[in-house]
Amino acid sequence: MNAPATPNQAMVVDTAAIQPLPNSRKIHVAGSRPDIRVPMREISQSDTPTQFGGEANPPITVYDTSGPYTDPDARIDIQSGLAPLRAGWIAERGDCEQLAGLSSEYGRAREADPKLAELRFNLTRQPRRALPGRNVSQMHYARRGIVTPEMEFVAIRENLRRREYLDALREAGGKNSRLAELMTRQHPGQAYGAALPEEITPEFVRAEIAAGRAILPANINHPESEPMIIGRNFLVKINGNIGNSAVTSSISEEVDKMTWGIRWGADTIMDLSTGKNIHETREWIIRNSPVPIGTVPIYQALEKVGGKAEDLNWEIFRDTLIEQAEQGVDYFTIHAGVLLRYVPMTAGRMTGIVSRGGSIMAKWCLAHHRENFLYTHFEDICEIMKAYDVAFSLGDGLRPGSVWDANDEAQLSELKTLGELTEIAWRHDVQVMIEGPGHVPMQLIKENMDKELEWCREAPFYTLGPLTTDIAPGYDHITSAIGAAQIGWYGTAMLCYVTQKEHLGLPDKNDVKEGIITYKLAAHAADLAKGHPGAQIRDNALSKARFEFRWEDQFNLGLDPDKARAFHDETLPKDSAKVAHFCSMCGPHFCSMKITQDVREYAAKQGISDQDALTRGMQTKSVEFLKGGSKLYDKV
Ligand code: IRN
Ligand code: FE2
Repeated sequence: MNAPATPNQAMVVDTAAIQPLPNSRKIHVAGSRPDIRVPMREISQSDTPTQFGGEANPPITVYDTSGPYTDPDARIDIQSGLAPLRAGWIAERGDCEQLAGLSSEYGRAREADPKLAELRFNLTRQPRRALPGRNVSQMHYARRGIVTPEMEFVAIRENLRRREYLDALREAGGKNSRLAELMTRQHPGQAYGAALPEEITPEFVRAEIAAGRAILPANINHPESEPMIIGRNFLVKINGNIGNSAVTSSISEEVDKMTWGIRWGADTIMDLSTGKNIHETREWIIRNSPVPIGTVPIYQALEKVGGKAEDLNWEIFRDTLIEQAEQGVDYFTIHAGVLLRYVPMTAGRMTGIVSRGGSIMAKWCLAHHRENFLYTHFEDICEIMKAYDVAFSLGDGLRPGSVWDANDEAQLSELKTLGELTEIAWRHDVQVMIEGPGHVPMQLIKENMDKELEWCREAPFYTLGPLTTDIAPGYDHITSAIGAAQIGWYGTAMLCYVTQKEHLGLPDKNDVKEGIITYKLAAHAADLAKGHPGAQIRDNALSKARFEFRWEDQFNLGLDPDKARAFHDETLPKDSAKVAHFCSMCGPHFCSMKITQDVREYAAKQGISDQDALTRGMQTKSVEFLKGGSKLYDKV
């Protein structure tokens, strides 16, 4: 689709993306000052009596990335962007200045281009930059012992009102304390050296950022963002990639994909646009995004030189960095570890260099037979990063593109270099995360995490999957979620989603949703396995709803209530089925959960133990089973 004729008509937010999820309401948890209001989603449950004798099921609080879009009280107007939630916090620090206009050459030229007038963002806003000699990074504050409002915000956000939930359970349970005990039970995890505290405090957040173990991506030019944190002692996060290419997609479609992606749980969004109107697309996305936005600036730099990698140079790249930093991009993928001497190491690979940014830089290095200018200018880049608080996402330009190439010399050499660059960035108090693979068979995954922690001094790892096999085009959200769950468990802080269109085409909105949900479940499985305090609360609530045949609650507590309900209703669409003690999978006579409940009731009536009842019940059921035609269904 071409650019909309009048943005006012075409740029309306997709209405599906602004519907609150079923039985959910947006709540705001207050911090130490009135302007710290941390959004969360509260899922309420039915008050159907429970197996424990009449107690209510208190609401469950879950992490909410959807911003004001799912808040019926918020005014959404994508023509003017979201409210600048952090503007006051940024200004009160007194270490930055408002510029009169854009300072990148390219930005100025764009601003003056009459052809783009109708696409230009209506909101006139001047970019901010650190005052000369100042550093506005969250890491800089953290290292000076300052707990910023952003840090307090994420501390509240990560705790998910666990204590309040426990209190509500105790109250609901009344004299029966078994409910609270049961619902907050959790398996001990194996955290592989991570140190997950029982309760996240603002001071803990500060210390993790100061140590470089976590980043809080928050460009001062993206005041609309709701602070979040990426680090292995916090909830595992997921990133969703969007972006047009030269062949397909428009600005409004990309804004729609962003709002759609965060509705389902994307913690950050990367705009990987390479097509036309790249600056404007990004502007619309950032002004309307409550989550941090990442980009790969070399893509736009390449567009500026007509797609010829050899024509790139430091000046064009530098100008692109400033242009995007002034727009408010929160983190930059920078492929500074693709060194000239590593390029020949890819010659014997099955799939060569598969990173877009990596191949651009490799081509430049070979064409000039010179060292990568991102590497030679790394300290200059740090100077830009700290003037706006853009975080590094050090790119894995030499990641493997097939399971055969995993953990090879090229990949690991680059990782070591990323470790050296991390230390340089940290000398400038610039926040860093490290990008990781790619395609890795399961037995080689842990080595990636271990080496990253050692060589990159525990900087957060951010991996693309990894895909654990190459044989399933069309299903690479799954081949990669298998690897993502594992590497997340070992300590990866953020998982970059892979959609089912990977290797095949540009994802559409449905692919975005499937990808996000798939990664959300991988991230949560990792939180559970790590023993993240409270990770199991939602599982317990859902398990209990399932066991008690509270169908609506089972749907609503899930990651994708719509799909769960639709699947259920395919065979049992009637409202009465929502209270039925069976589903169509096993039918009324073979539901194991129903049988267990019968056993319990039977036990209570007879005054015998569950175990005795089970034995007797089984005998009765075996008779029923034989009568019913002894047909078994595959069931887990
Ligand atoms: C994440 C980890 N490793 C790579 N990624 C993401 O892959 C990166 O953040 C970006 O969103 C995408 C494409 O990067 P390349 O192909 O330019 O390296
Ligand atoms: Fe791939």
